[in-house]
Amino acid sequence: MRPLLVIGNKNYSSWSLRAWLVLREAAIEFDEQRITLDEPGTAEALDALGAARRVPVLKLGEETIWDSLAIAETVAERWPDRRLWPEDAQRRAHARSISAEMHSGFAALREQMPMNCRAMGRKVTLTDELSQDLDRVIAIWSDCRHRYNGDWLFGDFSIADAAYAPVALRMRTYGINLPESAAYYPQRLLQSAAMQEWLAAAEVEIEVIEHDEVGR
Ligand SMILES: N[C@@H](CCC(=O)N[C@@H](CS)C(=O)NCC(=O)O)C(=O)O
Repeated sequence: MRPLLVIGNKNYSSWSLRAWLVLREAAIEFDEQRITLDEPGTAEALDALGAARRVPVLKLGEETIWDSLAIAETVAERWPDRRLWPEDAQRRAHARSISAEMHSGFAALREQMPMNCRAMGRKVTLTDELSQDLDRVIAIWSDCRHRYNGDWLFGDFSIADAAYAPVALRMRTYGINLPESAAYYPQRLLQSAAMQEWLAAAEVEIEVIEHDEVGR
C-alpha cells in the first residue's frame, strides 16, 4: 500500500517538512496531499483528517498516524531496513534526545523566527530567549560534529536531521551567523536533493501567511 502524507504549505509548515523529509530520505514512495493553512477552508480540511486538526498526517491504508515525531517513529519501525535511527545504541539515544528536545522545546525560536523557506534577508531582534535557543542549537550541532564528524548530525541521515532541518532553513532566512563548528550543518542540508526539491516547491507556492512573514 502506498503511503499518503498530508502536509501544509511547503513554505511555512515546518512540522510537515520533518515528516516529508523522513519519507524522502528513506526513499519511500508516497503520495502527497497539501492542505493550505490559514485559509477559509483550512479548518474543515483538517477536521476531515480525523486526527488532531494539524498536519502532517500519514495515512497507511486504513491507519491514520499524526504528529511528526509519531510519523517518524512509525516509518522507522515499519521500514527498519532504512535505518532511520543510528544503529549504535548510544548514538541512537543521543539522536532521540535531541529530536525530543526539538519537538518539545525552542518556543522562542518557533515564535520569533517562523519557517519561511523562500524569504531571505529577514532580520529579527535577538531577545534573550531567542539567543538562548540559538546558542543551544549551535551547541547541539557543534557537539554532533565533534563527536561523530559527519555531514549529517549522526554520520548518516537520521530522524534527528529531519527534526533540525527547519531550523537550518530559519538560520538562512534570518541571516544568523554561525560559528564554523555549526555552519557545516545548514550547508549539508541544503545540498540534499530532497531539500532542493522541497525548496523549489515552496518557491512556487502563491499563498502568503502574514503571521509568518516576520523581519521584513
Ligand atoms: N506537534 C505537531 C505539530 C503540528 C502543527 O502544529 N502543525 C501546524 C502546521 S506547521 C498545523 O497543522 N496548524 C494548523 C493550522 O494552522 O490551522 C507535529 O509534530 O506534527
